[in-house]
Amino acid sequence: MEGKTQDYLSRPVIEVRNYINGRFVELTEEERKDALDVYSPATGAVIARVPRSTSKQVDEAVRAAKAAFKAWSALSERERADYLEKISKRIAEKLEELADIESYDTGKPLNLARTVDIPRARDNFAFFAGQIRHDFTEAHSNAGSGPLASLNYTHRSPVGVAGLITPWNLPLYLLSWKVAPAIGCGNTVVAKPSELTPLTANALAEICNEIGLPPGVFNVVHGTGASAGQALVAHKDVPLISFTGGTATGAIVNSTAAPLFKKVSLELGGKNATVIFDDVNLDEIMPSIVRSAFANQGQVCLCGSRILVHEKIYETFVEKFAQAVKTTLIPGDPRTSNFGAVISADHMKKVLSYIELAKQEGGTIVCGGKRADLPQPFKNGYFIEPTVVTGLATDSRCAQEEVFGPFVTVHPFKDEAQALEICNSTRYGLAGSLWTNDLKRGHRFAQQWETGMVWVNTWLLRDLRVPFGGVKDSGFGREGGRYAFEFWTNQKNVCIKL
Ligand code: TXE
Repeated sequence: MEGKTQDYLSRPVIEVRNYINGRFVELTEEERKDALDVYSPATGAVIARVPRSTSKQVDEAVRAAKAAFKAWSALSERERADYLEKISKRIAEKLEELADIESYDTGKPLNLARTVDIPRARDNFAFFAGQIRHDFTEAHSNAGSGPLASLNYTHRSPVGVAGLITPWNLPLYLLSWKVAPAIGCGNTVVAKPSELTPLTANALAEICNEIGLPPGVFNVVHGTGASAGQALVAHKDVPLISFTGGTATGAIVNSTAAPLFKKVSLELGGKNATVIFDDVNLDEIMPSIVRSAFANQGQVCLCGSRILVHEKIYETFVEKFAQAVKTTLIPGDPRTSNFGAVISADHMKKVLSYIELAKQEGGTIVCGGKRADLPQPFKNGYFIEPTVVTGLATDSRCAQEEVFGPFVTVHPFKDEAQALEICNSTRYGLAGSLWTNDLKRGHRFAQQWETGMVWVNTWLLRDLRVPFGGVKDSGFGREGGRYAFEFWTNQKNVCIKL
């Protein structure tokens, strides 16, 4: 334990480099001086420095990706799938190392990175390898010998250079979710990872190098969103943009991309509801409810941050929920605890400001409510106690705006109609979970819920074949399974008269 704690302080600062055309680009002295600091969320110390890339580096990467496109897109699906499989295997071999880096960079519990983030990155590559091998083309035949006798088939053409912009909450998980189908479908990629968490994107570049992915197929350019991100979105030779991040940023991305007629997929913020009816066994579902509210310190776009509980069981729920949160989620060293730090000092301030706002809006803090006071070396880390608030109106700012941290509001409802009205009352529509033993009700409710994804009696049970994405201000576009092909390729119908 002591050795592990030491580890945080004794690691050298990592100099992150862009990965362009199959090589890591050395920084000039000037670029080195100008590089951005990356902080450990757990200690507040600088752990890495990333290049502050501009349109110049973005352009270099796009040119490399464009040059690689012809040969890469000409490979068979099977050949590209083989590369994806090799990447997947290499991620599996390096699972512990990657989990360690991800936890170090994000402040998330090591165990979470080890059991969720990295295995999912491995699975994303393996899954899309299979999907592309087995399910790439569709055909519709009109049999017989009449005038309509024909065979139509869908030819999927890769679109070109794909610009991928990813956030800090699930860095490798989300990057791999985009890279795997993008290159599997024959596109080449320029990725701009979050400047707050650059390390596993670099590790993925190393893996691509190790397995012999042709140069230029996968490129990584680091830097701020306003500079490198914006340059990528605006680049004339990047016809495809897949973005995951905040809704305000998504609006900027879309306003840049729309006049250039790019294909865009936006996976944005959420204010997901968790709806609990009075026919459930609270003790049985409690661990899942706690997880759905606070996984990764509440920094998962799918987390349920508004919990709606039937009034008959409301008091009992609040008591049991607060007790479970207090006793099972203990902020501490991400290496050993199950509750880590939030991503940055700024984000910590944002979450704490919502706790203050909750008090002003008349809420009661049932548990948590402040920055967690940890001993060195975590004293300056960005830890916040998991916070549960009751007594707020469902139209209060705290119950309507995305906080994206360990902050949850709980509200009673009297019947199904009212629960649905509250669910649909926000500008967001990403996901939600519903807990009931009445599956007819679950089905009915799910139909009317304005959201992209509904879980009934579970949360974050993800089958990679299903469509993933939101409605309303949570964005548009669907990724996942065969739905991914609609985005990552242009479909062309070929009709052959028989
Ligand atoms: O995300 P940003 P931030 C939500 C969450 C959070 C808020 C802001 O509520 O508090 O968003 O977080 C790049 N052109 N989510 O500011 O800015 C940026 O460099 C192109 C929900 O950290 O959206 C990074 O790589 N790119 C979300 C990526 O966008 C730009 C996960 C995301 O950063 C850019 C994260 C620009 N003009 C935050 N500006 C989810 N849906 O999971 C920034 N970027």
